[in-house]
Formats: sequence, structure tokens, C-alpha cells
Amino acid sequence: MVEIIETGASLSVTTAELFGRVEAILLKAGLHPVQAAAVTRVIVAAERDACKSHGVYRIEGILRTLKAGKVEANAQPKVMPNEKPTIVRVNAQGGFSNSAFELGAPLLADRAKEFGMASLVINDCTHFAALWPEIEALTDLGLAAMAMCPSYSTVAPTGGKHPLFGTNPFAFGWPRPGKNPYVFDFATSVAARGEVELHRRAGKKLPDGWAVDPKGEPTNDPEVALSGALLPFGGHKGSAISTMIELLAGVLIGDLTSSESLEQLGSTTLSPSHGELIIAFSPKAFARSHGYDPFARAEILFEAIMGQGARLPSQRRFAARANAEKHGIVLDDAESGILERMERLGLQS
Ligand code: NDP
Ligand code: PYC
Repeated sequence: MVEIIETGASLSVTTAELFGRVEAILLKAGLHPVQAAAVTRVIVAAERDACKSHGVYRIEGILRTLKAGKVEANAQPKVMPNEKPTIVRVNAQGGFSNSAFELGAPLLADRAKEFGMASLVINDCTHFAALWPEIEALTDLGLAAMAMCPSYSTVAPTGGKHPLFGTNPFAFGWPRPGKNPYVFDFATSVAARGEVELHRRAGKKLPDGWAVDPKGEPTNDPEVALSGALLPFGGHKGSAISTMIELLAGVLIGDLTSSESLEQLGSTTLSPSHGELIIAFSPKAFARSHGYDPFARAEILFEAIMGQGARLPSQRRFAARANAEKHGIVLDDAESGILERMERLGLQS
């Protein structure tokens, strides 16, 4: 049991306590228990791992989206029939992506183990979350995996000036038996829009190179950036990866691209609706006929990276998790304020 410490500037809560408070807010706002539990799991995981751009601060947007009638509060995700064996398709029925993933993930894992690789297509979902919790659910089962989705237009293509791509997250994971998995998860913009929003709330300027104003001129002002455009990471390379995500997790799976999603929603103040693509690989199945140990070979690579003094992606996250499990999750004044306001107001917010 983690001790709960209240300090002037911050509050430390246990994961169980935070789970109870977030879930109660979502249930009171009218979300079906299946939706509320899945959404709460990713918000609490984000706070536990110090991924603040997808933690408690997202609750306000979720409730706004619910109040605007842009997400189905009672959605029951459904596995769709008549697909090829390596394609698991789940229709989220207008609910959040998270419960659809939870329904489809065990099927995806079984198929990947049987066929070597398989994909999980999620259609018709509302999406606000970080992708790494999904990747970790699959690496925990001994699978390598990647996940990607569009969002809504907030990012200009390299060489352009106006929002076209979403911040289109891309995540990958590789299991490491007996250790935390190798996982990266990033927006294909220089930074996630959630980071820009956190800078705005904190009254902080953006670093150079994150964004342009509505005329396409560089800006460090988060407010101006939110009405202008963010920039892809790595110039033309990030722009191309973002295009790939629009094609694979939009066009290929028969769902919305980021510009179609924005056109349908008409606002970037609500959570967007679109699809998601997750692909899982069984390292054991790939190695079966060839007699090598993919996990041992991967460790040589990871050791070589760390041997140069570099850190692996997610190392910061796992350290934050260990700290939260020992000392609790630290919420700052603004985050505590969001919880208290939402507890008082529920759907009226
Ligand atoms: P960050 O830039 O904070 O981190 C990206 C990744 O790089 C993380 O895996 C991070 O690991 C790793 N990393 C950071 N610094 C180093 C380093 N020095 N060496 C090695 N690895 C490093 O992420 P973003 O701001 O781009 O994205 C944040 C989140 O936003 C993601 O979880 C993403 O899924 C989510 N998102 C969701 C969207 C949606 O539509 N649902 C849209 C856009 C983003 P670590 O965490 O350990 O620092
Ligand atoms: O932080 O860019 C972002 C984002 C968009 C949708 C969910 N998160």
C-alpha cells in the first residue's frame, strides 16, 4: 500500500486510488462500464509512467467529446466476420479505441502465433490515447508489434504550410524475456499536440522548429501554433512516415484519413474519430525453421546501444513506473484541479 502524501504543490496518489477516481468520473458522465474501464486503464497507465500529455489532462476532452455526442457512450465493440485469417477486424461502433483493442488483442495474438504475423484493424473508433499500452500488451505475450493511426489535420507536410496530416503516432515493441520490453512510441510531428497544449497551459514558449503560424512562418507561441500547423519530425522523412500512416491506417483499412476526420468532426477541441492498425509478429514462428534465437540476438543489439551510453526508448517510462509503484503517482495542482472539477461537474463541464 502506497502512502498518500499531500504537499502544497502536488498530490501523490496510488494507482488504485487514481483508477477509482477517473473511472467514477467517466461512469458518472455516462460512459458504459466497458468503455470507462478501458479508458481509465490507459489514463492511469500514462500518469503512472509520467506520460503527462496523455494522462489526466485528457479527461476534459473526453467529456467534451461525450457531451457533443461525438462518441458512443454505450458502444459495444464487435469482431467482424468474413475476414482473412491474418486480419482481425474489430468495429468499435463509435466508442473509444481502447475497449476495441482489448477485445481484439487476444485474437490478434493467437493468429500471430499461428501464422507468424497478423493484423488487428480497428474501425470507427474515437482515439485520444498513447499507443504504448497496446504494444506492451503484445510484447507481454512474446510478440513483436507495431501500431499506428491517423488523427485529425494539425501537421503541415514538409514544404507545405497548412495542416494536412494528424500527429499520427507510431509505436513499436520487441519482447525481452525477463526484462522490460524495448518499446518506442512517438508522434510523427516534432512533438505531440498534447505537449503543445501542456506548454500553452503552463505559459511556456515552444522550442524552435515545432510549429508555424497560419501564414507558415515559424512560431514559438503555443496558442499561435495550435491555430497554425505543427511540423513533422525529421523533415521529409517524418512527412513520408506520416503519409504511410494515412495510407495504411486510413485508406488501406477503409477508415478516415486525418483530413477526412477533421472534416467530419469540424473541431480540434474534441477527440477525433478514425481507425487504427496494429501488426503483431511472432519471433519464435519466424525463427522456427532456421534454428536461431531471435531474443538472444536482439539482446546483443540492445547491449551495443546501451554500451555507448545511449538509453533505450521507454527506459524513462519504466523508471517512472517503478517510482510510482513505490511512492505513488504525483499529480500537480492543475491535474488535481481537473479531477476535482470533473468530480463536481461530470458531464456539465
Ligand atoms: P516523446 O518525444 O516524448 O517520446 C518518443 C519516444 O522516444 C518515447 O518512446 C521515448 O521514451 C523515446 N525517447 C525520448 N528521448 C529518448 C532518448 N534520449 N533516447 C532514447 N529514446 C528516447 O513522444 P511524443 O511527444 O512524440 O508522443 C507522446 C505520446 O503521444 C505517444 O505515446 C503517442 O502515442 C501519443 N500520441 C497519440 C496520438 C493519437 O492520435 N492517439 C497522436 C500523437 C501522439 P521515454 O518515454 O522513455 O522517454
Ligand atoms: O497529442 O497529438 C496528440 C494527440 C492527438 C490525438 C490524441 N493525441
